Amino acid sequence: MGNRNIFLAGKMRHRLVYHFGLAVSLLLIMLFISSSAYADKREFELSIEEVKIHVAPGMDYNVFAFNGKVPGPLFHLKEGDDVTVHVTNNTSLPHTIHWHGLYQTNNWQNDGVPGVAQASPIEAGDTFTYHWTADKPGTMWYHCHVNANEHVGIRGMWGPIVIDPKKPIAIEKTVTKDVIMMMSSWESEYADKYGKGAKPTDLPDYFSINAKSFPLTQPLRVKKGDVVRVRFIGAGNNLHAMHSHGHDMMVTFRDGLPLKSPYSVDTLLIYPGSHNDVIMNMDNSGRFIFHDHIDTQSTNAGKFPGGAVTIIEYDGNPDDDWYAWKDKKYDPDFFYSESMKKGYGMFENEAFAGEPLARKRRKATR
Ligand SMILES: [Cu+2]
Repeated sequence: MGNRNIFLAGKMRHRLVYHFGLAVSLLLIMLFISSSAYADKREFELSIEEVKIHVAPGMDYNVFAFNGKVPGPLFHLKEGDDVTVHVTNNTSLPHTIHWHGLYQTNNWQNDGVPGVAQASPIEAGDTFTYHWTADKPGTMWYHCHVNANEHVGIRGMWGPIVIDPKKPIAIEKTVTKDVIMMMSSWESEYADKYGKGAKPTDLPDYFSINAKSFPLTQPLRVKKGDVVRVRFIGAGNNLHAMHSHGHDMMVTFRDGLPLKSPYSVDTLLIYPGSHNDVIMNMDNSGRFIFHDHIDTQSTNAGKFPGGAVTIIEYDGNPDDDWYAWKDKKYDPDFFYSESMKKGYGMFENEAFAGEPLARKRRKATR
């Protein structure tokens, strides 16, 4: 009897070990599949168009626009994605694209700088293909690298890239609303003069968020309890001191990199080239202005109010008769908040589209 029990116990142990081993192997296989399946191959077509956009009341501007829009389409990617972008230049001047923030490890020829990374820029009518890995997670962006002072500074050649990390940090997981603000400035004197402006002696007189000046910007609509992640990108040539009334901004990421010790401010300096993220806890219901505190930059050509200004609007507040934005037509995707909910790929907002100029320009130059 005793021997038989020992025999059975041994058999059960054997079975337990077998099942445990099987479970561990399955877990390892699942882990392997999920880690290798995180990244995807993605291929996109991007064109560069000559269009006229409406920046401020009475101020139209000729730009070189990615897919005819300023800002350009959002690339929402996953860390490790293998990305191919075919860029067709439908304008009359040469351009490139620099993928700002990416490391381009063993891939420097795709960095988009003519004479450094590629032999020549993409000439009018040509197509060039960029191929890279989404190797740095966070808020990134892309822009032209030919006559950047003009093309990036005052011709709208920029768009956002968001790369979701394989391993998000705790605070990222609390976010309920994603917001992208690309800050830039304009020189009205050169609005219709391609190839001119953006000299050190030229002064900007219009200032914008996502290429619109107040009152053409849109409200940042929230509900109490929202956790907003604002991704600020210094796309233009000017400093911007963004000041939020009624709320602090916790700076969590600088140029895509998480800070060891996040810090809170109510005024944040956005400088050219920077791509910094803040977290805002929406816990103070009401209407609060959120504006560039460089005072001349909250004007349109010196007329207050204007410029790089938006308004935080909580749900459920009265639409007072005297409210500056009473009955304003609302675009929920102005800060790419809707696009950011759509998963991965390339997303564009038709409200950013300009009016085509190509025909007029060809007539004028030929
Ligand atoms: Cu360019």
